[in-house]
Amino acid sequence: MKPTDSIPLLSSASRPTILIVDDDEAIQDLVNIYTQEQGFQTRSCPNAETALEDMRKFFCPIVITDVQMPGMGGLSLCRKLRTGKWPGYVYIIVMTGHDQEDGVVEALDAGADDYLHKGAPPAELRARLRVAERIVTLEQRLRRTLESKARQAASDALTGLPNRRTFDRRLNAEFKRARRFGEPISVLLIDADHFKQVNDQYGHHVGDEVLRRLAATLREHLPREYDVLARIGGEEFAAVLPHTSRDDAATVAERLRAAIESTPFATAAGKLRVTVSIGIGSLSNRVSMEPQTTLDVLDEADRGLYESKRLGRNQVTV
Ligand code: GH3
Ligand code: MG
Ligand code: MG
Ligand code: MG
Repeated sequence: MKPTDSIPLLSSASRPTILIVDDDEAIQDLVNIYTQEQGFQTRSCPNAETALEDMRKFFCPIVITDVQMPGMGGLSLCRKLRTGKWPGYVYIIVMTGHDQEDGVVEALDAGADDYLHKGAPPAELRARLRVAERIVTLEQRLRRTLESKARQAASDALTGLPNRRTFDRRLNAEFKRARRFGEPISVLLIDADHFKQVNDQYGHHVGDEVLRRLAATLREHLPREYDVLARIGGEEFAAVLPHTSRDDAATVAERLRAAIESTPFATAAGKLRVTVSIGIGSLSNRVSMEPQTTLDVLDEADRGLYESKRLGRNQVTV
């Protein structure tokens, strides 16, 4: 998890919260009044250092900052806000000094989105805040859409489990870690037995229902959060079990097998029972001169699965 993920978004549903940074209390108060009149929530900081600290605790998507402040200046704050990792875009309005025309170019180049002369009428501040809100809202909507698209692309629509692509990614990552730290890791391939018969006998809809129940029951019996359970094919599931030796994986696999066997799934066609066959691949105790790859471990699990099928199904091959 990225460190920024834990920063709460104050403004998730309502208006964006504005952070006002100015060492001059009178200006702080004025901007506060104008912005609150507009229905914005505000937070205030007397300098750039506390502003950055505050942003890490409460992310504000809109920042209005003074330029000249004791300690870090407003333009350095702009640069820091631009290069920092935040949960969303930070829209920065720089308030330029009283009569100075200069500073605007520098402010924009430092990362500001807009600028405001301190002597500008309140109506102008309000208009610029409407621009800020427009941009921030747009960015939030875009980000949510992208996040939901990414979630969709990573998971299987029928069961909600991670899909094959996510499984491969997670397996590779966990495998690398296991090798680096010399830890065991195991993989289970889980295939529903005679599943074609379920479809043939009760129809595809019921088959789908059974697959959903099967997925949920498997997940339920893999209580460790970092165990990955994915749907990698039609009626095929796979689990990555980090920190798990072959023996421990065999115990887990047997638990899953027994749970599926003993759980009747309620469907439109009544309560149905299915069974699964399981194969195990493990990095833990294979004696080989060749460095093992994820493919080797998957191959091994595949051979185990084939053996479970050959020996009559509803079993685990260790
Ligand atoms: P085995 O014990 O040898 O694995 O037999 P099986 O019938 O399970 O294996 P086979 O590979 O012959 O058939 C798999 C069946 O799974 C065929 C297909 O109709 C069904 N299936 C695959 N994906 C889905 C799905 O998304 N929904 C439904 N309802 N059925 C599916
Ligand atoms: Mg100042
Ligand atoms: Mg199959
Ligand atoms: Mg099958």
